[in-house]
Amino acid sequence: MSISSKNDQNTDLAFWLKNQNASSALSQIVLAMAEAGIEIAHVAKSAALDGKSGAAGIVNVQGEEQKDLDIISNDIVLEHLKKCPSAIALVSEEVPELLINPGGEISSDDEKNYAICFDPLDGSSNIETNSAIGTIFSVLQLGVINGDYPDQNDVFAASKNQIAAGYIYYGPATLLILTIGKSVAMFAFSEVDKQFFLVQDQLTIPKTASEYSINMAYARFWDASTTTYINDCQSGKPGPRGKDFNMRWSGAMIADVHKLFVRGGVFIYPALKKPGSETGKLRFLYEALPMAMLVENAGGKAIMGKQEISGFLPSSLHQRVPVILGSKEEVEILQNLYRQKH
Ligand code: P6P
Repeated sequence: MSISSKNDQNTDLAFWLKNQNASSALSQIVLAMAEAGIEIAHVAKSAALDGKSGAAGIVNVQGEEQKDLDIISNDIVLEHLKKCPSAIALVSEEVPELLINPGGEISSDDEKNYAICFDPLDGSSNIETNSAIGTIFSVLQLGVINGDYPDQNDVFAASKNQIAAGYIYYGPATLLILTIGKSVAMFAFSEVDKQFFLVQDQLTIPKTASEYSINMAYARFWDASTTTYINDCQSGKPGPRGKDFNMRWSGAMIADVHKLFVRGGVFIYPALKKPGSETGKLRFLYEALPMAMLVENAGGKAIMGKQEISGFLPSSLHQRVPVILGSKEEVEILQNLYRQKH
């Protein structure tokens, strides 16, 4: 489904949340993430001028070189979430341990205790090339909290109760793609009004597609299913798929996933037979899980191989998992290959 040209300047994000009967606690968290995104977009636009588009000289828990903007973006998100009493536990790509939000207040109403898992700046290696970057977040319902504070096992259990997910895409336009349950909506930031307005709700991912996103440089490390699927796509019309395919790889998950909502396709980051990537590169709690909710609520499919992403129980905060998501029929072809070959 192409993006509608309809631009409803009357429906700002807060109005949309109210219309969707979102709870005040959830609305406050979504609005805080949107405000953080607006601030990060502003900082990213001036990073080159401010000399902030480079490395911070620190290696994070992922073993990746932190960029200035990674640290700045993380601080911005944490600052905005401090205003959300329902955001009790926080998991950030940039922080090794589970954070307890200083602004959090555990509620006796277990529907008001949330964990927020986020990647403050996805694709940060793209900053120095002025390419796509974004912020990804997941809202998990913690339910009843035993003891004074939730621990990481509470967050792992809550990953089966994801109630909202979204990303903010810092591109030519600053876009917010959001689901709080059933449908997926897209909002665009207005520089004039300084807020997000609804561009389209009910985003859908076409069931079939002719485009895949994968880092081809790692082909020698792929499993047999990935290799078979990509070879068949590359064989084009004369091959088993009977049609030609295109390929895009942006280096930022948000950009390659966003394309799925525009023209369909499949995003693949498989387990790789190389040290450190044996279970893939992408992290379950703040990359795979939120993107899976968005894709599935738009009619797509999201798997780790034989099994779906949603419903998987992680065992560490920064656990990496294989990610295959996008157009339902394409993902089902891959899932069948995994079921046959593994
Ligand atoms: P590679 C960005 O670092 C990221 O986590 C995702 O946003 C992106 O899809 C992937 O890694 C790119 O990984 O191995 O191609 O650099």
